[in-house]
Amino acid sequence: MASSTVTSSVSLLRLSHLPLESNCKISPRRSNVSTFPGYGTSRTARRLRAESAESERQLRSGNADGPSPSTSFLSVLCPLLRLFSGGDPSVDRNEILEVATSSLSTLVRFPWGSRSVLGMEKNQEATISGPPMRLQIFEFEACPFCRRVREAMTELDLSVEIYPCPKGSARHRAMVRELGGKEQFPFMIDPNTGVSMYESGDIVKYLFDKYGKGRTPSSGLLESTLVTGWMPTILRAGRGMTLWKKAKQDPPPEKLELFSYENNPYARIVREALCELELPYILQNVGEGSPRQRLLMDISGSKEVPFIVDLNTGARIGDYKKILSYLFQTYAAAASISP
Ligand SMILES: N[C@@H](CCC(=O)N[C@@H](CS)C(=O)NCC(=O)O)C(=O)O
Repeated sequence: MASSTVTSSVSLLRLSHLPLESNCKISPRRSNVSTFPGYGTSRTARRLRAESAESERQLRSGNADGPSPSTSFLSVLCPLLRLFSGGDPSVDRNEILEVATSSLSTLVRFPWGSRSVLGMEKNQEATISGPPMRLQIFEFEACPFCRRVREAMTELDLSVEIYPCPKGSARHRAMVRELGGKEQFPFMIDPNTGVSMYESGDIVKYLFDKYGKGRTPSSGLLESTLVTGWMPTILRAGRGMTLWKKAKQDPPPEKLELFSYENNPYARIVREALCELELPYILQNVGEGSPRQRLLMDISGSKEVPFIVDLNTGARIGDYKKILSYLFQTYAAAASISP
């Protein structure tokens, strides 16, 4: 494990301030994770009070807790997947199987979530730009609806805060209930506009509308998840779906930082582990053509993802197997995976 003390890459980012305006309804519900104990930031004073018209409509119509068809699909699939995945994510894995199933998942979702559509624009100076404050996403890795939101975030080159909500979640699911009114994923909070919202399709449209500089989402990001959306969930046998019972109860003081892009097979395996350990992290999306590649190069000496920075220990690690080993050794009660 590398152990040099590092400065958060956040401080290296020069974020340009986009003009932001919100036409969304504001409701009295507080809407920022910084209001939760252990999740305070410099933004603690900001109590954003918003939610989407959609979630409000669902709450009013009494559907807040009712399962959607996809939810019931997942609840049937879930025990099956758990059976296949063998339970313990911290044990040594069959590397060939891991990489093969994650690569197949990449293939079925190609080309979505692989490149930065903004960074690829011709004649555009490659500078990191984005909203002044990071968006906050509550999701879990195996959820196909969450996946398309993460794909959109890779394409839009957004750096966001991820709050993994695996089944059995000790902390983040309660936060979603409190902030949004129901347990449904993905759930997004945009502290820049005061908007919070459920429904993956709405979130993708919102992200492109606000941060897409005139671009519109490709149909692949909005089509029914039944087409290819469930394939990674099935191929990965439910990895990134359930809280690992030995995950440490409290989050570390500083969020980990992961350089990743959605459809990278190795980064997927790391995100699954972060989810199973319910570790909140800053997701630095570095799709092909992303100006953030330069930042990654500065920090790691290479453009390769995944790369993880942990300010709590000073660790900086770039190999997915070593990252897995590090995560389970540092953030689970006992582990047996070797680097
Ligand atoms: N129509 C919603 C469907 C979201 C959905 O069904 N999400 C599932 C996870 S795949 C969920 O929240 N299940 C409840 C749970 O996991 O407790 C969307 O597109 O966002």
